[in-house]
Amino acid sequence: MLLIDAVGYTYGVAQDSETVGVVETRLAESLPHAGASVSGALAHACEHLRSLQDRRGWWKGELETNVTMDAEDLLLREFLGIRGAAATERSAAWIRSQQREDGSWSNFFGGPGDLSTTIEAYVALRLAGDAIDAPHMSTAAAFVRDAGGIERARVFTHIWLAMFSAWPWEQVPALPPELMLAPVRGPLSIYDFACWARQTVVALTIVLAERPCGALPFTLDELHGKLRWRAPRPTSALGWGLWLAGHALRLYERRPVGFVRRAALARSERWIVERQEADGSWGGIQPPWVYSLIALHLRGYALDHPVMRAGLDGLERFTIDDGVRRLEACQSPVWDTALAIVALSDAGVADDDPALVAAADWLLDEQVLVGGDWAVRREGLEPGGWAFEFANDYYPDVDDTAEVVLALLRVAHPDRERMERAIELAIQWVEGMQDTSGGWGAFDAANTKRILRKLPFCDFGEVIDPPSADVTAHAVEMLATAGRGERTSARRGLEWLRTAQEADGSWFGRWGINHVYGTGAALPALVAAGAEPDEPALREAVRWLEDHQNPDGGWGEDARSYRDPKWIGRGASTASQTAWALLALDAAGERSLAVRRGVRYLVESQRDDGSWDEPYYTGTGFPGDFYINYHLYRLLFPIMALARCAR
Ligand code: R04
Repeated sequence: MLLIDAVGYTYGVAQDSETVGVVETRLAESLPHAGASVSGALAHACEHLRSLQDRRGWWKGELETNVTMDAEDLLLREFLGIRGAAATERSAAWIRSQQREDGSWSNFFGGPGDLSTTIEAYVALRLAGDAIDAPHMSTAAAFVRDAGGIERARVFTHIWLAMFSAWPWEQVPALPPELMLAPVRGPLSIYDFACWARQTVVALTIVLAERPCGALPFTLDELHGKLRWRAPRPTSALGWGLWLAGHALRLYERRPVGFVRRAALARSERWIVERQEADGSWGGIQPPWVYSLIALHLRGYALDHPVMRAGLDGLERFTIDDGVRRLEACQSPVWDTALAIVALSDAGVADDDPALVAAADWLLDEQVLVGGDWAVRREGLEPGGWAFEFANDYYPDVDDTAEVVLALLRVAHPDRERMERAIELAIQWVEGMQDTSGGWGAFDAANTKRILRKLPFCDFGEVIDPPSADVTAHAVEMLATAGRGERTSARRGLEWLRTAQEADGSWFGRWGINHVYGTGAALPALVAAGAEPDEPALREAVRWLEDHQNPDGGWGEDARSYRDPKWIGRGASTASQTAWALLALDAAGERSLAVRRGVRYLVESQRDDGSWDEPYYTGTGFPGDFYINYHLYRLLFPIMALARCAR
């Protein structure tokens, strides 16, 4: 059965054995020298990857998300009074170029239109001067009205509109700054939020308390739906409890206790200023960055205050401007560099190759040797992790740390002692960050209060950081590869991972789409930690992968799989997801027809420049809400997969 998706891409959905057989025969006939073509493809891909290395040692691919980044950038500049005409026009050009046929904007390539994203894009284009009756604007407005209008948008969109008096502050869920005064070990503290949500929440408590009321040079009457806004209705006893608490907060909001409020706002302000990174960012990610700038400005920080200036200057370095102007929601140099080392090393590049040594050098300088928010739940643990980006030192994560260690273990660095010290510190940090359950979250330990997901304020994105299969797999693989596979931490991690296997044999993918990513992380980890390829858990995973191979030999999984189970394991083939499946099959010792067909898919779909096309997003920011197209994934993972499968 074939489906045509929203953008007209055709791909196999059901695995009809007859179709697979026919396609297989045709491909076999068309490929005379599979062995030679694999090594050629690999060499070509490696050459391309080498050409992308920065002379300072690192790799960094573009990190593509969605147009809320660009729309909010224009709104931020409008709010601060610094929106320039030229930049506005280049951002608007990018936003217009991303509009779908039906007038909407989506959050990922090929995905459905998203109401909140479309509202934000529309308002940004109005700011850029696009006429209300221009065809692309009237179809956008019609999409918004049909989807329920501004009334149904997410809380963040309501906040942006409220800042410009285009939405009533009374209809934004309460988030009192007094939360800042709650004890770290009490029932609810800011440290119960995942770090990305925590930084966003602290900044927004100031914004919600100050209730700025800017103005837009137009109304948004054309974006209202038929039904009035209503606070979300509780659906459980717990929900009713929160609903009541919310109403109590709302009453309090009308007459907050003056000195308490002032103390809370002052503490939020200090907390934010203390967490600005060396590059001017907050956490290296757009939402807390932008909201922190707004919050501090509301607290009286002028645009030429050093904190504000560093923050605004830093945003420029997250802006790509090659005619159209677009923002990166964050940047991935540490992650990309670690994966590039592993990929080139898999492909047979020598461990003392100058490219690998330069990359290792750069990584060693990036190790985070200062404390961060993670230390709140792990007092006494020495620092030693790596963060995702150039400069988000207060938020190192287990995923990057594990991958960097796996990379460093591949490199013969002249300063062996420094290398060993760095790895030892990193291992201790990772072990210290293990959850009591045996798994690992990404940025924090013990960040599992699921009740936070039920807060009316939290209607977008993940707000906690519990252990996930992919991060746990990377930690286990790293410990085992570093010779610590017999330690309790690794054994307990392995047990956690086994328990996390789904009934269908796959693993859920928290930071990559989706079960193909989770399974692609889990199998190499299990095998590294001593699991036997023929044990039932691995056989079930292999069968799941084989059952979800597309007729073209590749694998693909759509982002919609997070909300709609019928998409699990299904979607147009992509290079990175095909590679993840192959990495899993290779780890399980497979040399089956499925593997050969997967390899052939990669070889045949390679571009002339040695890389692959990958319009589809395969990275996950938040399951269900926020996705990432990591532009180097299409190259890094196929190199690993081709190299390992060709062995
Ligand atoms: C693939 C590696 C996963 N590993 C490191 C994670 C790095 C990226 O983490 C994040 C990226 C994000 N972007 N945007 C947000 C975000 C959060 C991350 C974001 C934050 C708050 C809101 C909306 C978006 F943790 Br509100 C690009 C674990």
